[in-house]
Amino acid sequence: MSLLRKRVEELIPEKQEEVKAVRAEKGDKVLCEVTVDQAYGGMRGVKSLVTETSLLDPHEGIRFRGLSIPECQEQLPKAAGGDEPLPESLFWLLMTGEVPTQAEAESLTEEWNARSEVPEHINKIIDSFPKTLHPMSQLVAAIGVLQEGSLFAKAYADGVHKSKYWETTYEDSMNLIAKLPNISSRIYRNTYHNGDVIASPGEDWGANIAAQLGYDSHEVKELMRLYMFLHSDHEGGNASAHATHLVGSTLSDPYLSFTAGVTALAGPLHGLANQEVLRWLNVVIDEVGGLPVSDEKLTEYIWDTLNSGRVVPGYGHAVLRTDDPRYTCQQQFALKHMPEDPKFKLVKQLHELVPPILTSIPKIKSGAANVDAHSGVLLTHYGLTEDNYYTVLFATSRALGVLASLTWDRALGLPLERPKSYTTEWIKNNM
Ligand code: FCX
Repeated sequence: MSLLRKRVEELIPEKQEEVKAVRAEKGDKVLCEVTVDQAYGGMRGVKSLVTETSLLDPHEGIRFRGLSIPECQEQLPKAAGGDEPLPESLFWLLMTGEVPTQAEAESLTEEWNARSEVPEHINKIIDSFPKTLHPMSQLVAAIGVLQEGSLFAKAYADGVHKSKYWETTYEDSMNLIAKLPNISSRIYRNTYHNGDVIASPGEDWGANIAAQLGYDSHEVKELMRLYMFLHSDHEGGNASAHATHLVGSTLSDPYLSFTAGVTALAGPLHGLANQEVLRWLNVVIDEVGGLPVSDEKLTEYIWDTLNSGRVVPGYGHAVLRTDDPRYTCQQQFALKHMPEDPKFKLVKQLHELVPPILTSIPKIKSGAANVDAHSGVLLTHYGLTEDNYYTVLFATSRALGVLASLTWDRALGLPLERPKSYTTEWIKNNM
């Protein structure tokens, strides 16, 4: 049995007891009241989920199992010669709540490489997708086809006892995560490089993704490790995590549950914002006639966007009320590796100009930069300019968080999710 599975198996009875005790002691405490406005308003601020892997503070940002982004960067094992956490080490942390040793993190690298092969008939199906199909649609379809290998679906059909649901959920999650670099990079190489697919070099997960996209440099491998670490998890209420959890609560298998998360991520108010940011920057550059651009012209362009009834992509958040530390962390990477890049300078300039404009509009709760304001410019710097591919990378990373959570949902026996809804008629007559 793998090191991680053994550790998770040891932890499950302890956690089950802990949850039982918490529910016995605090089960009748009120987490929040829900107003009619919240019911119409996208449930913002409604506290009604339990997610173990991470917690988002509006001012401090995300903590993965209690560790902030800088703490993870300091404490989690890294690749030889690298400064960024291995995504493997983050996954171990998300699954167990413990910082892995170097050997434990590397055991995951080995395991994911061993599980990474995608059956040839599935590769052929992916190769048959039209190049005009959005890469996110290709990803959803590819994972949907991969579902034929679901061990959870088979075990359920064979009548497995509910206490063992977590075991095949874990195995499916590990298999899916292991195969994602092959799948995501195949979609990229098919769509933009005439199907010239690059075989996995068998390195760590982040390095494999970089290499299979076509980048061999140490710097891009580091960027990919950082990117995969940063986008992995953002507590349970965001649309991709919540969609995976919701669909998973029907006992849909991990492949199908994750496609729900991927389709949620494909919306422009969520993960697709990274594509939208790059497009927006490119339009700005075209319209103002190249870089550098004056603050006055940029301000005018921001207002034009707002006045035409569109959002400024990469800014604002449903929970965060200050700059997203995932933005800050990417900015630090840029300052280290590409301080003179003109598009990075434009991102910095926007970071000065956008927040005061957005916060001058009373209805907008936060004008701060979010994760998507930065990521595309880092990728573009190294030549990955195909912006409609960016969200596939976000989704590849998000698998780490939502599948770790799904495994724990099953281990803790969380039930079918089914909130109550009302009609406007009911509210008018009864409130
Ligand atoms: N530009 C223009 N208007 C904005 C805005 C922005 N960046 N951010 C919020 N608003 C508007 C909303 O559209 C809403 O308008 P409405 O009442 O007319 O519908 C109003 O301000 C109130 O929204 P608010 O409560 O502040 O924010 P929400 O929780 O409703 O929305 C998102 C949060 C992220 C959806 C919103 O800030 C937005 O659309 N941002 C731009 C898109 C983006 O960057 N998304 C990525 C977010 C995240 F990082 C991720 O999931 O990847």
